[in-house]
Parts: sequence; structure tokens; C-alpha cells
Amino acid sequence: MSSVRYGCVCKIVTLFLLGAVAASPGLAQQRREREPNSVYAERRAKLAAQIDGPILLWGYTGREEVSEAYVFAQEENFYYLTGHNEEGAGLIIFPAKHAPAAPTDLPTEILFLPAKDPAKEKWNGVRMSPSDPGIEARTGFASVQNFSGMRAVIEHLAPSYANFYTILPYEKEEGGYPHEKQVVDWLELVLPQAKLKDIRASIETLRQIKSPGELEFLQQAIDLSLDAHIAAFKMMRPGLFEYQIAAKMVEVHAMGGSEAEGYAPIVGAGPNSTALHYDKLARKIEDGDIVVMDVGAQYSGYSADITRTIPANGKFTPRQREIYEIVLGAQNAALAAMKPGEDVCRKGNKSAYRIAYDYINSHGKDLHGKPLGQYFIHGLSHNIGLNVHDPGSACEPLRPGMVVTNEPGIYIPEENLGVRIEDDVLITETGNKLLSARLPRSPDEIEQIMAAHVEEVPSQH
Ligand SMILES: [Mn+2]
Repeated sequence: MSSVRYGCVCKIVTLFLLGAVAASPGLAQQRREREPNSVYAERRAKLAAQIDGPILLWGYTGREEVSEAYVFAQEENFYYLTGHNEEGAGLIIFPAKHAPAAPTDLPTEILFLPAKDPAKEKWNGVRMSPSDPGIEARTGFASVQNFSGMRAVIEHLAPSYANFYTILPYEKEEGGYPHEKQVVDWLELVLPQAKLKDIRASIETLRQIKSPGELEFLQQAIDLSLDAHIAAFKMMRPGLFEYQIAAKMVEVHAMGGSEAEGYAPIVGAGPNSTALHYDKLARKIEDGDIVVMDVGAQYSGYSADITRTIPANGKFTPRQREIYEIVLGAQNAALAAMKPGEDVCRKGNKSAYRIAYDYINSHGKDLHGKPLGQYFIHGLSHNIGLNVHDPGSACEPLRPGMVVTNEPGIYIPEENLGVRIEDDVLITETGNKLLSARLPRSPDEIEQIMAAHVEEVPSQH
């Protein structure tokens, strides 16, 4: 038991020491625009009003990955509250009402940054540090202190509060917070009397309603993704590899200012169209293939999620068009229902999901005369934002300010026929706004765009 504990402590000490001093040559950073400091400050103030003890949070250290291709991107909740996209930071938010016994010298919040390190900056470029002139105005924090002092501040608080808040460990697949186990071990060491409570749900509730700045970043990500899909419509032809379509789409994103993909591009032709997250991109696209392209850009941290399905040779077969039109009909029926109060839950009888499912299940048949509902094998919708699968529950009512996907699909492996159409939808006071409306969905329009660019295709012989 004690040796286990000792092992833990060693790791923790290493973690926190590295947070301040380790050199990691060549650590790349994402280029991001930020919202105004006041927006991040308002989010922190909303949390401060909910708590009876300090919130203690850590950003990523920059050593979450060992890959040379790793590009630092801040832990999402930390970013949401600070707009700070540099490694090794910490954050304390105090309750709006200080405890009676609390020290009287406390600010309302403290941002902790690594100390200035000129040697490291020769490798990685300039980082913000507590000693920078005007750092408070730049970060929007009344108090910016050296990261190495964070422990002492926490110890100073220990006698005054029964509860301390942080992000407790959860599944990495759900967004991840890889150092949180070490954080919790460390907090239990430093605050042995304290009860640690999870603040994640409160942050995630805020994240579901997008600010005007977030909506601008999302629209940028969406617009670049729409441009990429149009480019794919125009270049698509049999003989190209799936990865070449993806490469063009990524190029359009990157040239337009997207700092990263929202997720690994999915381009699946023929049989691959029926694999939901097919991302190997190895197939040579054949005449007669249907091609699912689920590719979305990230812009200033925010991810679009867009899917179109098109015929490789520019013309849907009658069967491809039949299935395509069923998916499109289901998407339109669901879209009409996406408004405040409605949900997208897979359970229950009157959700937008149920509307899409019922549409699919009552139109068309498989090769055995069976209804098609069984081939709609995933959910209809999820929130997007700092994560392409942003926090939010499909079974809670939609609210104005949410941005969600609308993505019905039919996947029939027996016919090598998968169709998904995915668009991004802002929920408004009265209904919704289709943020990706510019990208054609009708099969006629798609065929027209593809036909107009046949002459640009280089000769194949
Ligand atoms: Mn999606």
C-alpha cells in the first residue's frame, strides 16, 4: 500500500516539476483567435456563483503526447474558461462569497503561468509569463502568478474550506483529461482534509450554449468545411484514391486558416461507405461507387461536422438515388422538428431522432423486402463546439444557442451502399438555422456541380 502511494507521489512530483521547468524542444502550438477576455471572465464568474469552495484546474502540460507531430491544444474546459492555449498553466476560481474563515488577502481568481524561461523560448518561441508587463490585462485576470507558487496558495486555503472543486477522472474517450488522476492524487496529498467535488458538469452545462464569438468560430469552421466539400464534388472521379479526396479537403481547410482537422477525415467509397468511421482512406475509388465524405475543419478551436455522399462517377444509380432521397427526406423531417423543447433522444416517441427513424423505416425496402430502419445504426445528433462531440445529452431538450448536428444515415453492407447526410444546426428561439445551408444536398444539384467539372478532369489514358 505505502509503496504504491510512494510511486504515485513520485509521479506527481515529476508532473508538477516538469510543469514549470522541462524543456520540450519543438513543441508546436495551434494558431487561434480568442474571444474577448470579458467572455471568459463571465464564464468563470458564473461558476464562482455556484460554489462553496475554490475550483482548482490545470491545463495540459504539453507532454500528453510523445509524437513529434503533436501540436499542443489546450484541455477544452480549461480553454473554455481562460482562452489560454499555452502549456503548463493552472487556475484557481474562488467562490463569489468567500468563506467567513477565508484569508482576507484573496483575489477572486488566479491564473498561474510558468516562469519566464529565455532558454526554452529560444527553442519554442515566446510564451506568456507572470513577469510580462501588462500580463493581467492581456489574460483578463486580476492576478497572474508563478506556477511554482500554486501549491503554497492551495495549502494556504486548506483550513478555510471543506470543499474543493476540480475535474475528477472520467473516460478519456469522452473528451479526456489525462493527467487528472495524478492531479487528484496530488490534491489528496496537499488537501488531506478536503472533500474533492467534480465541477465538470457545471462547465459542460455552460458549454452547451454558444456565445456570439463561439458562433463566429463555428461558422468559420463550417464555411471552410463547405468549401472543402465543394472542392471534393468537383474533383471526384473513379481512379482517385480516397486519401486524395481527403488531402484536397484538408488543403482547403488549412489554406483557409483552419489550424487542425475537427477529426480524422472519413472518405469511404463503395463497401467503405457502410463503415461509419472509416478513416484508412486506402481504396481506389471505382466507377459505380457511392462515396461518403465526413470531413470537417477546426477553426480557433471549434469544430464543424459535415458529411456529404456523392456518386464517384457523377451520376447516382437509381438505387443509390432512392436510398439517398430517403436519407434526405429523413433529414428534412428531423430538421423541421429541431427547436427549443424538442430532443434528439433515441428513446421515446416524439423526438427528432424518432421522426428521422420513422421516415427511414416507412420508405423503401432492403433486398429482402424488409424496412430500412434497421440500417440507421447511429444517433441523429450531437452538440459541436470545442470538441466535435461536445458535451450535451441527446435526451435533454434542445435550447436556443445550442449547435447540433443533424445526420441520419442508411448503411446496407450487402449492397455496398452507405449514405449519410450531416449538417450543422443552430437552435434559435423560434426554431433553427441551418449553418451549412450553402452546401447542396439535393441529388440533382450535386450531379450538376459534378457534371460542370467533368471537363476539368485530366485525361485518364
Ligand atoms: Mn457527427
